[in-house]
Formats: sequence, structure tokens, C-alpha cells
Amino acid sequence: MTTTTAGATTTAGVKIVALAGGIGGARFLRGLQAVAPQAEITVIGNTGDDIELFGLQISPDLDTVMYTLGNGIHEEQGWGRRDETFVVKEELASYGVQPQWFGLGDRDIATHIVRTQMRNAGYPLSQVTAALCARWNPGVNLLPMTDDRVETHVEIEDEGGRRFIHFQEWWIKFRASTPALRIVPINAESAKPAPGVIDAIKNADVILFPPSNPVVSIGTILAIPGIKRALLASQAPLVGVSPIVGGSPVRGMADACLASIDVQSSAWGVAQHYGARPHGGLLHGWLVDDIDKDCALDGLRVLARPLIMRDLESSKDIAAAALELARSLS
Ligand code: FO1
Repeated sequence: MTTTTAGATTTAGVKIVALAGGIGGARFLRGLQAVAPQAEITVIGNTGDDIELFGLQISPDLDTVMYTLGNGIHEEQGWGRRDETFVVKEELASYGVQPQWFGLGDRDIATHIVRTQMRNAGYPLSQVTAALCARWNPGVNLLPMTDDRVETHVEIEDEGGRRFIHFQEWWIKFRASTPALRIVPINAESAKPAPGVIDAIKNADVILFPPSNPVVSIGTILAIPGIKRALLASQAPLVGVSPIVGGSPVRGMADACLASIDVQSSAWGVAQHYGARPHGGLLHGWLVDDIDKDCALDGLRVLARPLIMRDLESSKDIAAAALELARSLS
């Protein structure tokens, strides 16, 4: 971070790396871009949400970041396209084709066709993502966490017995209401970081954990061998934004995920889960909502600011606070 003579802090040339999941992460990144327009932002995106449906390869979290920063997102939903239609979904339902719980939009299908065609032609997911971003111009370097297939599956037990289902089914069809006995990012242990991921971390001036789901988004990215090690080896300040405000998730169902790994659904619980850097954990700094200002963890610098992202302005304030905290640490 360089400071101009006027005392203002410019972020020209500052290299920022953010690990991001879906909706919360994407909205935070939009605020980050607005407050640090000259920064070089690399987003390492979660691909554990990926699912293959009707022969189409779908990468929900990559698409959510790409559409949100490329101004194509359905703003209220936070996922899928604005001005979307669902004619193909209705036609599939008329054929009785399952599943019918996934909101597959017609415009969105074009993205999945391009991804599926390129993957079938042998292009790695990172090159597919770059090709899709050439159209959307998200303004960040969006990298999948890995080019290898990693899918998050959830173990549940109900009248259908004890079984694993795809994360998307648990998330969308079950609304995460059935307790997750285990959440497993299948194949993560043998996946390799995608090209550019480790270098981006090594060259970062600031590393951010947006308020994404600590288990199925940030946690899945950290499960890729080499990524956590690179983060711990970096001298760059690593600042996280709490996804939990006053004991409940800002959005989504992070509390259901945290319960599955016995982590307290609180700003403190998540900070403790990530760990403070002086004690071998990841975090140098932790941004919490005012309501959680008493959150304290030895070795962790905590800053309290309003964390509810209602609109671009509030996202900008949160991103600016995260950068302010990082600056105070470097
Ligand atoms: N989330 C839902 O709650 N309902 C849906 O029908 C749905 C469809 C969908 C289609 C494409 C896409 O990229 C994302 C979609 N999501 C949907 C979000 C998706 O489940 C994300 O993985 C979660 O929001 C977690 O990030």
C-alpha cells in the first residue's frame, strides 16, 4: 500500500488476493473493486459447488463472481442471470427429467454449454474460466482453486437412510435443513492448485477472506494441498471478514455448515477456526460487526464495523475497512 503526498492511500499496483465462494464473496469483491480501482485483484474461486446436470458442467461460485463483477447477476438472488427465463427447465420438467430442484436458467445454460464444450475439448477449467471472463470482463483475475474435479458432498440421515448427496441438493432442495453429518470435498486431497494460484499468493501484498462460507467455500479452497501452506508462508497481511454477525450468518446457511464441524456459529468461533497467525493460524486481522466488537482472540487484531452488506455502498465500506485493517498490520 503506498501513501500519496495528500495522505490519501492509493492502491495503485497493490496486489490483492481473495479466496471467494458465492454470493457473499462476490458482493464483497464488488465493493473491493470500487474502493481499490487500481489494485490488481486475483480471486481464487471455490469449485467444490460444481455439479454436472443434464450433461452440463456447472461452476456456481465461479459464475456468481463472474456475473456479479461483470454486471450480469440477478441482483436480488445473488446467483444466476438478470433477465433470466426458465423455458428449458420447464421443458425438462415436462419430460419428467430429474432433478427439478436446480434453478437452471436459459441464459445461464449458454455459459454451461461453453464450459462443457471446452472441457470436453480438453481445455482445463482455468482456461475455460478465462475464456468466459473475456466476455464478462469482471475486472479481476478469476482463478479456479484447482483444475481437477472436486465436488462437495454431504452425508445426511433421514427416512431414506444414511447417505451422501451432492452439496447442491443439500443446499437447494433440503435448504441445509437436514443436519450434515459430514461435509466432504471429494478428491480435494489429490487435487493440485490451478496455474497461477500459488504465484498469486506468493506475490500478494494483501490477502483477504471475504465473508464467504468458512466450511464449503473458504474451507474447500484451503483443502487443496499447497494453498494453505502458501498462505502461511506469505508475509502479506491476511485479513478475514466474519460471515457471522451476532451469532447468525449474514446470509446463506453457514451455521448449518459450521455445526457439522463443531465450530461455534459466531464471529469468535470462525476466527478461532481459522486461527491467529502468531499461533500457527491463518489470520492476522479479523473484521467483525459492531455487535461482535468484544470478539477477542490472542494474537489477532480485531476491527469492528457494520458488516451487513445491503448495497454497493455498504460493500465498499466493508472492503475499505478490511484494507484499513490490512494496512494497520503491514
Ligand atoms: N441457489 C439456490 O438457492 N437455488 C437455486 O435454484 C440455485 C440455482 C443455481 C443455478 C446456477 C448457479 O450458478 C447457482 C445456483 N444457485 C442456486 C446458487 C448455488 O446453489 C450456490 O452454489 C450456493 O449459493 C452456494 O454458493
